[in-house]
Amino acid sequence: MTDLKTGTVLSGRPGSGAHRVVALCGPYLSGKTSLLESLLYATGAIGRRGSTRAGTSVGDGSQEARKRNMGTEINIASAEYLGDHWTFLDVPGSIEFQHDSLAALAVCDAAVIVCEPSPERVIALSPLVKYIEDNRIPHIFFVNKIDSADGRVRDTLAALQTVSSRKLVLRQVPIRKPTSDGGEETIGYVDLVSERAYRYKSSGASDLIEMPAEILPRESEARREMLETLSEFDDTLLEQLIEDVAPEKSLIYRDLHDEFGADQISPVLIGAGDRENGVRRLLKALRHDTPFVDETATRRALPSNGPSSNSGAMAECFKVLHQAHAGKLSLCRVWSGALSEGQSLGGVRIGSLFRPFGQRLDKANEVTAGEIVALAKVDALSAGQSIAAAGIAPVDDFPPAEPAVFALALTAKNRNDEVKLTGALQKITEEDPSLSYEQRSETHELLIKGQGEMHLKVAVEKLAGRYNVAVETVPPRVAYRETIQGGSQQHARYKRQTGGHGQFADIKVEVKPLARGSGFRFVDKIVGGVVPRNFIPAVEEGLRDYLKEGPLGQPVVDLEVTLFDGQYHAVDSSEMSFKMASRIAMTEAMPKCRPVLLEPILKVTVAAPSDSTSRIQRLISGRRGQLLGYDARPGWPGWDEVSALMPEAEVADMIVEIRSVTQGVGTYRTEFDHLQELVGRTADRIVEETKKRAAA
Ligand SMILES: Nc1nc2c(ncn2[C@@H]2O[C@H](COP(=O)(O)OP(=O)(O)OP(=O)(O)O)[C@@H](O)[C@H]2O)c(=O)[nH]1
Ligand SMILES: [Mg+2]
Repeated sequence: MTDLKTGTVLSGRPGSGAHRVVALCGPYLSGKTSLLESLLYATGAIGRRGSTRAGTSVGDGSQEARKRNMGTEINIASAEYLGDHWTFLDVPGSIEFQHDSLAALAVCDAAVIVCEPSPERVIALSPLVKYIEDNRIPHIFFVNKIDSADGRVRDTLAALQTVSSRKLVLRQVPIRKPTSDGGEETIGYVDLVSERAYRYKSSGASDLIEMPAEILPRESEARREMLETLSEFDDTLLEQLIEDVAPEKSLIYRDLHDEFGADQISPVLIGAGDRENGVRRLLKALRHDTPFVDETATRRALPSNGPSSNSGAMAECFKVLHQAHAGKLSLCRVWSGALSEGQSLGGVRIGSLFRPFGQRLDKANEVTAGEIVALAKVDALSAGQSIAAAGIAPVDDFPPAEPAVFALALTAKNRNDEVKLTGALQKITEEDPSLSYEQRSETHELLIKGQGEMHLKVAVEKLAGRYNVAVETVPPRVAYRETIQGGSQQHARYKRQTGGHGQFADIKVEVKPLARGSGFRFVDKIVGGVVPRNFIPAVEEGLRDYLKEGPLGQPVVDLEVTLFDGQYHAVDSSEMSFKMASRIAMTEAMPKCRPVLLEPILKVTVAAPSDSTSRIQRLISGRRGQLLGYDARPGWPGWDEVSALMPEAEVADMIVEIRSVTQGVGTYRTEFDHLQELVGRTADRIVEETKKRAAA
């Protein structure tokens, strides 16, 4: 196909058998997996249309997804339609499983944003739309569940335009009919380019009907808006509109194609995915307008020479799966050339090739540019890397993992499972890089960190279900510290006489508080060798040992201990006895120095849509937070960033509340700021709990 504007020759054309990839994305429960099912059914890829509700859909076949009736992982399935190959990447809508969404978007030629027909729900789309726009991914909005819409499509369109910086082009208007209960229902649509009217059927393709007279005013208004938007990017069309010449359909289709491919406009289609309404219209729009693999590779500045290239193969891994039988699977998009079983590429042997279809893996001998393939047992290849003749290398623009916003402390129910647990954690975090684990030395806990409660719950289920490691989780402990508010001098003597030669050490120390953040300082003021030089390191070691757990049960910080006097015995003194004397000195001195608990305070920045800013501020104040201010979020029109200082203990489960006041889209990031004295009932409770734990 030749681009009429630029004259460049494009690789594919509809019906040429090329492989294209479409991501189905959108907010939680907007109907993506149901739409996938209808797309597969309408194209004949499956003979029966299942449903997510009944647990019979191709997508969401994993245990974790079925159990919850929600997507928890990417679903992949392919179909053929009018001579083209399509692979659909249906991603979970929940913000907690967002990473799969970004990974799928990285490798797709176009995205279909499946959304609810409700203006109030549109804000939930804004982070996704921003990501898609920032990466210049051509995208169609599919206003789904039109069967249950009670508002007007144009209101949803207006709301969508507030989160979209691309011009939206409505391509269909609904035909509505009054219902017996006084409401209205959508019974079909008018296609604004062909100006044909269709009536939806409960299953199958819609029927062509005569244009209802009452829709004409709305139809011509919407059509004019569509043409005006298209003419903003095409002078020929603009002139025709000014001169009142009716534009040729071919010109309109060409503009739609080019302006969509150049990510200047976003078409808006309507339908009901779970009953096939509007599904064929969507397929046709995709067929005509979705860029081909080489165009996408060009957009991403990846090397590709199209499906017919003889040059080397290049594939990008966007996701890893670990399977009981197949082992490690690297899900890749082939950007150029072909891959075949047993081939060697960049010094790496490629094992079996599979085409994923829901939970099924279909063995393939060879795959070509444009396809999605699972490469078995290429252990070195992980998400965000490419494999080519030059070997395995990172892909620069692959989406990084989101920082964690929620954590749990993890222990294997069976102590013998600890090694198995680490192995399983390695695998599930490779499958989902927005999940991570860490051994936290301050609290001696194994933490699993991710994007929210549900995210971690599913991770824990995977550990048990797929790796047979049962674990227990508790909220992570806060790394409290303690310090002193006053000083004291202390004389301590350690003396033992047991049989042969004894033990003797005598020291005098002065303990005093230091400024916050100073840590521990040891000062040696011994003169005249009253404590011999070779024993002084032992004194310091004894002090440091003691400071691991002070009178309040926490590591002690921000204090200075000066050794200023002492005595020794030529035979009985030893490093050991000076260490003991240090410990005795501290045990006696510390309670006299008014110990106080220190809690970590984090600098927190919450990002959320501006209309929730005041609620975010209240939420922070209600969690012992000290507001520092708020500002517009850079690069995010309509969003604010609220910054505050907050105790770590209060931040732990804050994401749950942030999401509930922001339709799920609010996020936060933190950095350690300082340690702050904590007194009163909360402090007493913490000391009490620490003692109980130590005794247990
Ligand atoms: N009325 C109506 N309901 C729909 C339509 N499409 C999906 N649903 C319902 O919406 C719910 C969610 O459908 P899914 O297809 O699982 O949604 P999803 O977007 O894949 O959900 P996640 O992957 O969890 O984000 C189910 O109860 C569907 O039956 C539709 O066109 N009309
Ligand atoms: Mg889904």
